[in-house]
Amino acid sequence: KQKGRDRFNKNKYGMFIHWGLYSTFGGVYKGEKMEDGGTGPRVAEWIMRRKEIPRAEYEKHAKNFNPQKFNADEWVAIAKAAGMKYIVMGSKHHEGFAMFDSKVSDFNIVDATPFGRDAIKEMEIAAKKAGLDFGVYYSNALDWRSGGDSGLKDYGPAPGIKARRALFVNNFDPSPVSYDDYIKNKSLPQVKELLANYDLSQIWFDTPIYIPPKHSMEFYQTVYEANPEILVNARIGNGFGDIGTPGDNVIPDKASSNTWEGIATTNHSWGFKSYDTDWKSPKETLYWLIANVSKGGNFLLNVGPDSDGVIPKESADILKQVGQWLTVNGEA
Ligand code: FUL
Repeated sequence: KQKGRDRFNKNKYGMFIHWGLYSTFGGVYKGEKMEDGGTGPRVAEWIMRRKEIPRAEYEKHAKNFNPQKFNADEWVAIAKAAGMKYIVMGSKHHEGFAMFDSKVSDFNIVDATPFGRDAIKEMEIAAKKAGLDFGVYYSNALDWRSGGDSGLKDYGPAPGIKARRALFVNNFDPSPVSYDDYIKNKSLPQVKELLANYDLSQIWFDTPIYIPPKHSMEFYQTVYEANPEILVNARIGNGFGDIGTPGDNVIPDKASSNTWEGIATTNHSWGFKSYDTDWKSPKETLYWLIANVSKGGNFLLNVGPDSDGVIPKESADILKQVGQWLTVNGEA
């Protein structure tokens, strides 16, 4: 993996993109904000879990997803102007909705929306054209739509043990499949589709709540066999993975020569949250970048485009100002 690692380490600064069916909600369900109640995290891409939206109800929102303003070249231009060297874009989040043309599940952007375009393909092409590396985020372990209860019953804590993490899985309207079936029939096959149909530098797996070692191992092996230079992050679970993650919005105390990547949001949410305008200033953003990179890591900074396909202007402007600083200081 030396080539892949060298490339990753040289890239240093990347754009994380959280964009999915959840973006159509903007953090509001039936007039209620994330903070107005529910269980689980308050970040906007968690709306299905937090408001316990049944699967049949959630899927209706695919009909509202028609991001006519989406233009892959424009997003890539923002990343370039920001001084970023790679992009990691969400291809399926915990909601189970694929942002690419998937034959494995028709709950995807091409088959289930009026939009009908493969956003991952368009971004892959645009990134390549601009000389940026392109990778995808894929929630392999958690899937609220087709992942049963994401392993709670089969691999979760013994009965009677309090499981805080049950708040992370779909235990309100789980699909009637076992976790093993989900891995075998959706999660692994979709990862294989991504590997076969897109030229990827990295796969960003998430969130290894109950995934057992045998499945983490299967994912690792699948990626390795397709192309050993594709790096995977540690959230593949159970100690596998090439890239460490200090945690969401965490800067580690100490420098490390391991391969790792700090991740942070531009406001307080990964997915688009219509009412969160508390953006990190350019100075603050620069601090995060320098703090991570000076400690030997990469920095992957998130943007949350809205359901029209627009990266909020405020965050784009801030990113560009940081990019200007990098150019003036000879770092871009
Ligand atoms: C977390 C996820 O649960 C969040 O929604 C987000 O994707 C973040 C980067 O990783 O674990």
